[in-house]
Amino acid sequence: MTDWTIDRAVEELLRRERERQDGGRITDQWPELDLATAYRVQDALIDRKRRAGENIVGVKLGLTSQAKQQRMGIDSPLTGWLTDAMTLATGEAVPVAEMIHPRVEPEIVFVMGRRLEGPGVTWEQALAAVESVHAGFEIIDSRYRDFSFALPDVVADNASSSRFAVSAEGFAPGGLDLVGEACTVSVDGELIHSATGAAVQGHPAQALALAANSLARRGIAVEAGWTVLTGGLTDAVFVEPGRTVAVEFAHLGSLTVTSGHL
Ligand code: 0L1
Ligand code: MG
Repeated sequence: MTDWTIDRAVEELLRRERERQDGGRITDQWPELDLATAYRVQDALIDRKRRAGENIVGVKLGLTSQAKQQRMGIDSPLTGWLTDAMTLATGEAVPVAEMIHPRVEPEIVFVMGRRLEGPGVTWEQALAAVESVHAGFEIIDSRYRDFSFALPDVVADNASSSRFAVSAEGFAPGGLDLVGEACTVSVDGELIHSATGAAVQGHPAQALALAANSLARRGIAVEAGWTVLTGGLTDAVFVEPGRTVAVEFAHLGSLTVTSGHL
């Protein structure tokens, strides 16, 4: 019989974030933590942040690329929440002093023009609800030691969310080849990763449809005006003081990631 509860898991994850201290997998001590309960932890954690003044501004997909799934040893995508406190202005340094072990990954970002409600949403319906497409990056920061977790652990931890940035310029989805959109990640000018939009569930709009259909199981829709991070195209790279990461898309634009002081 475990003495873990949803509230205790929320407290533990918020404490780790606040104190910048990673820790072991919750599932090591609470093996019965299943996916549905893990999403209840995630929702309760975001409720705590909302009561502290944060507002939901969108949703993120995680583990939508094979590169990430293979590294994490997890073969299923997941969703998490984005709040206004997670936004970084373009050019703003990543506040690494507030984080545990931040990593950055490139993202194709959608801003929703219309509400999208599952179940049964297709990628075509998903894309038709998108107002604009942007270049972006996400800073992930797991509250687990060495980013080591099982799927319920990382779901409870709001999909390792920390910060995100979105380019100011957006493009209408109609004129874009999102499957072929190429992206590179370089550190101090050295190419580290490259991929195309196909890495994101075959098509970033498939990821959006997946989010809408998955959220529908909890009675939630993707709302007009929300920002959607469709999932890292490549594996993530560590954000380190003194180093500059460039995220460059062929047509969507480029973003630079710099780090604040430790
Ligand atoms: O956005 C992401 O792909 C992160 C999902 C969680 C897995 C990780 O921490 O890399
Ligand atoms: Mg991501």
